[in-house]
Amino acid sequence: MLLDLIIRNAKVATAADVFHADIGIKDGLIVCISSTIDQTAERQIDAAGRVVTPGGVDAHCHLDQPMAPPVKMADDFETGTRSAACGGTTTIIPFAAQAKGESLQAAVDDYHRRSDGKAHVDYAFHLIVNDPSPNVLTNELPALIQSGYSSFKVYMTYDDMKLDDGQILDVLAVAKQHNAMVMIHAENADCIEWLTKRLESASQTSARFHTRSRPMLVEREATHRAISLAELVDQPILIVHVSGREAVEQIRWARAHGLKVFAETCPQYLFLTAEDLGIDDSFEGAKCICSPPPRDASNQEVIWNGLADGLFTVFSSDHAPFKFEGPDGKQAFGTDAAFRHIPNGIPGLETRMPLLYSEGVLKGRISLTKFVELTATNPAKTYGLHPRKGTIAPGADADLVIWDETPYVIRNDQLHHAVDYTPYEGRELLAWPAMTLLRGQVVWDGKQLCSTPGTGQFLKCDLPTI
Ligand code: DUC
Ligand code: ZN
Ligand code: ZN
Repeated sequence: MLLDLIIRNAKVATAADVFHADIGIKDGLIVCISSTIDQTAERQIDAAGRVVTPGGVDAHCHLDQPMAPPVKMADDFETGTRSAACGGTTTIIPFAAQAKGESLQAAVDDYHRRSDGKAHVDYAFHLIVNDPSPNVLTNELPALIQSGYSSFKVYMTYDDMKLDDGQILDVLAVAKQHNAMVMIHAENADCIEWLTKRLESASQTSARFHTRSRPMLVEREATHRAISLAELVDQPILIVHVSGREAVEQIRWARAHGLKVFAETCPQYLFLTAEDLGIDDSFEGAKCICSPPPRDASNQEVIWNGLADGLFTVFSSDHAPFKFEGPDGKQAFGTDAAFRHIPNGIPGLETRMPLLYSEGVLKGRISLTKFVELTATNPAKTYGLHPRKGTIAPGADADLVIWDETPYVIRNDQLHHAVDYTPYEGRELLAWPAMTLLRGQVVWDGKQLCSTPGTGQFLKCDLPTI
């Protein structure tokens, strides 16, 4: 058999081990892995001296999600996925968000329209259940789970999205019946509203006060409540974007009690602190407004420890792209807008993998196998895409990253999203992808994007296998 491509002399890293091998690729799939492949191929790439990991699976990002006007997300499926490819991510799982009163199927149809023919990397959808009506619970969710949408997110905060405890129990019960995965945004909405009003009445409304409206206590309480609701139904959950010690303690407690509680964290909780939202009343801090907010250096350590010791299941970007300048982003309500009106979210699709590889693996905080587990294998297992995605094995899609371990400085003008800033501007890294391959095709060659819109395909998710 004439192979399409052989990657020679790679230092191959999976979630299980690290070994030297050649990787043979045919028709977009890995067909053989061997210390030496005695075959020829149409093309060969010499990866001598380089680590090769599975392409990243970013299981939490928001692209082209409809927002209340005038706010608009900066990235659509074209710009968001091209930035993913250039940062080593080959599969993304953004959200198809149901609006209140809308059917879930309508939300899914809408997202297919938004993504069709645009993506540079493969993609699946989580569902955001904002309106668990009897029809959604009885008919739509079960049907969608069967047809490839096996995970859904529910919110405990945000006025237009939050569900009450009874509604969350209803969603968990449907998930249990059909073996789906439920992701929970755990922050106590009433506490946030009460604190926000108090801050507003004291005229403490600049960007930095966002962190004071969402202290760790509100995340801790909601995390514990989410765990309790899941225990009541006996249904696994995944707590998304865990920011620090207090939520981590609740998840450790749940695990110690034998509960299947998975957890996700994101780069902003390792590399940003509350100070990045400002130490004075400048609007600049709006760039780093996200929820839950970044904490402090000691909490960053807690997150690093949780990544190293298995507390965290997945490492995602929570890419939620809003421009800093202009009428539809962070400044949509002016540069003196109160923090409650500033869109929540930061960009991170492109920088997620390099940040963790450089600061985690190359600085000795996590092993290479743990990096692969967190960024590719576990997200693929959690959301029913494994073993097609998230691993380097015969039969898997040939989604690969070849790493260049030379210094790299993050500059927004070198990134490929449509956002006009990165919170990591000027940060010095020790590595960046030298090459990203999607199903055997080079989509990033270390200098430029090599794919076209539509290269990425929609993926149906099976049930979780974690
Ligand atoms: N928080 C979310 O829950 N979603 C998007 C962005 C953010 O900051
Ligand atoms: Zn969230
Ligand atoms: Zn999110």
